[in-house]
Amino acid sequence: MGFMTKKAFITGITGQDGAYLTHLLLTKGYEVHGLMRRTSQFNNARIQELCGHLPLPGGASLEERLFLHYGDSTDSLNITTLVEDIQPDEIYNLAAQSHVKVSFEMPVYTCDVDALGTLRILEAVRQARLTEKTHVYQASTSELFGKVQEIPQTEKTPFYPRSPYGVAKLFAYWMTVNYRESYGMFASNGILFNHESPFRGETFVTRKITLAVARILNGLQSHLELGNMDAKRDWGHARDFVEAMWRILQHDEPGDFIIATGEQHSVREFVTLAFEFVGIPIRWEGTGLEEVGIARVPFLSADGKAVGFVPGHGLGNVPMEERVVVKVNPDFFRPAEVETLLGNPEKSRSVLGWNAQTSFPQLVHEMMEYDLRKIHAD
Ligand code: NAP
Ligand code: F7E
Repeated sequence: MGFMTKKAFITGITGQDGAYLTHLLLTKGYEVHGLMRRTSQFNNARIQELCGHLPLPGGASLEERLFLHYGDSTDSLNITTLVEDIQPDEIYNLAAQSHVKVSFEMPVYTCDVDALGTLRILEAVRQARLTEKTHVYQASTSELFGKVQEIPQTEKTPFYPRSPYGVAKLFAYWMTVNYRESYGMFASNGILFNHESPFRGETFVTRKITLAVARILNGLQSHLELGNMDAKRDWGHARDFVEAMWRILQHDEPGDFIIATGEQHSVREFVTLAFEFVGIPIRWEGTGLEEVGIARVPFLSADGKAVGFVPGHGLGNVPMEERVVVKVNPDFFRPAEVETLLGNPEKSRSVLGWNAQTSFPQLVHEMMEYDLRKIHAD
């Protein structure tokens, strides 16, 4: 064959990043192993859609390159056995209860998966005597900065997490550093700022917006209800960010890296751009709980069938009306909010040669395009 196939083990393979990372590693010729939870229905739709028809190096089939293993980050024995059996060159620990608001409702479970789950991975590598072989990537997060102590945030900015999710990820961050320093492991943190895509979970704000706007433009939904629209995020594309994860594990030395675009936008700006994608301006009126967004959009469909924006054809002649399309609902507020996040990606640029490729408008457009097509396909 002439080259050694590297083996990667991805926890959280069924999630947004797991699917994009699997795509990247398969195209690079890796043998990819993934940890998949047992669920009552198959949960590999993202992997299927992104990787199902991927031409692989050397003409290999997907069955020869991709292996899914049942397991759970809360099950130490399962994790240890899998790491021992697979003997991976690289582990990407992406598994997490990743929803910040949900973490306030399930703090103990969130800590079990996000904090102890990371320790289980690190300890499994040690128990399997793989500390010199296996490179470990930990999915750290800008939520570590929470109530930000400095703008923009760098690798040296002090942490101040604001949710059980953030606190659990803080434990995982330091445990990764500790295994690196104690056992000489190649264990690195990628401190990733928000990254989105058409494969983003539907309850995260960006995807909630693009799906709702696509439905409103087709008469299937009257309006969208949001929480804090003043929140600002440094939003990038998941496809670009998984490339950074891979680069972090190929670097000569382990370390901790901020991965961000260096640009921030508010939730309100995201909504405005989503409507503008189809040429519909939105007008904002009122403040606080009374704030609304008003736009001229198709009437609600009488029979629940999509009418309005047809991809490739635009809005056509459908009857339109001006109405409230965005309202504030305090149910979506959080007990403690992270108001603003902005990363300084200088280190990853200079050390890893990584740069975000997708602009903010390109990201919104790709997500809108996907969801408009999805509405008509469903
Ligand atoms: P995601 O779409 O929510 O995916 C999370 C993955 O973790 C899913 O595959 C999920 O499995 C799995 N998982 C959850 N609980 C588990 C458990 N108990 N055992 C095993 N697997 C479990 O998240 P993502 O956006 O891809 O993010 C990937 C990682 O990066 C997460 O650790 C997240 O916290 C972190 N992160 C994300 C961002 C971002 O903006 N996306 C930024 C910084 C860091 P199911 O499919 O079965 O639910
Ligand atoms: O919220 C505000 C909300 O849930 C973004 C995870 O991937 O990124 C993600 O965490 C902002 C917040 O993401 C709604 O209050 C307003 O200020 O999309 P989100 P997140 O909390 O930033 C980090 C980096 C991670 O690590 C996490 O795993 O939007 N917001 N209205 C809303 N948010 C939601 N979900 N729903 C709303 O209706």
